[in-house]
Amino acid sequence: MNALVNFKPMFLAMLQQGDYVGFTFFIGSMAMAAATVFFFFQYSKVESQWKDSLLVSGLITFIAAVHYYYMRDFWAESGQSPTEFRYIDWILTVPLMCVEFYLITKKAGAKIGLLWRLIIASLAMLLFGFLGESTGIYNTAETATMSWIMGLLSGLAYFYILYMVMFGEVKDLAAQAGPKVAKAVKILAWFVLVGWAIYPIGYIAGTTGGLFGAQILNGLQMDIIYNIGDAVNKIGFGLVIFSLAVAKD
Ligand SMILES: *C/C=C(C)/C=C/C=C(C)/C=C/C1=C(C)CCCC1(C)C
Repeated sequence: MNALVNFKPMFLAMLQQGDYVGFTFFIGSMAMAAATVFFFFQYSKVESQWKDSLLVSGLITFIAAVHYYYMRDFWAESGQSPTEFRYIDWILTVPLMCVEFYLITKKAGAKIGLLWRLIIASLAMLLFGFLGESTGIYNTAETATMSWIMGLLSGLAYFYILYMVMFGEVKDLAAQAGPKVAKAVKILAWFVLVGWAIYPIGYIAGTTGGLFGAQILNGLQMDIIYNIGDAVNKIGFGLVIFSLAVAKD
């Protein structure tokens, strides 16, 4: 009897009561999985010109769902921030978001070179961010300078992507592709401006001396922000693509 009471299901991470960070990991993993099912099911229903875009939307949430599944367990078992898992997820999903910009503007003449520039910028952004976060995560005054330099380099790559989608080539191509695509790219550019901004803000707030000399967020609060942000950014991004695919001319 006692054995039954103490039974801990194998392969099942235990969420402790009142663990709000844990809640967001569990919700995140479920939301990403549900969104994946949705995008894949819609695939057969949209016109062929949007199929690749919808497939990529589903791949983004699928990759995130798998990572969230791991991160959820990692968190529940260790109570630690799964920073490495996050960056592994981002290094796959963020370039795929750049692929989305290319796919929906391809008809208007987007070149493969544009795709590569966006992908390289996104990889640089994440690589510098990872270097900064892995040196700054056990925050001390000494590592803070390194965090700042890496954060700055990462930020430059971020601004390049933002510039391209909001004012640059991607925006121009979208305008040529017609009002539907122009509208979608405009919304997606706002995702990059506002939705993506939470990551550098979290990074700054988590660095010693970050915001006005104070480290105002700890790792746990950053996890909550990232978990909510990821859901909005990945599922929301996919839904914009989905709306574009089903929009009437
Ligand atoms: C689904 C995941 C997404 C959309 C992740 C996006 C991540 C970023 C835009 C991260 C940006 C960063 C900076 C601009 C500077 C500081 C370091 C990072 C990596 C947090």
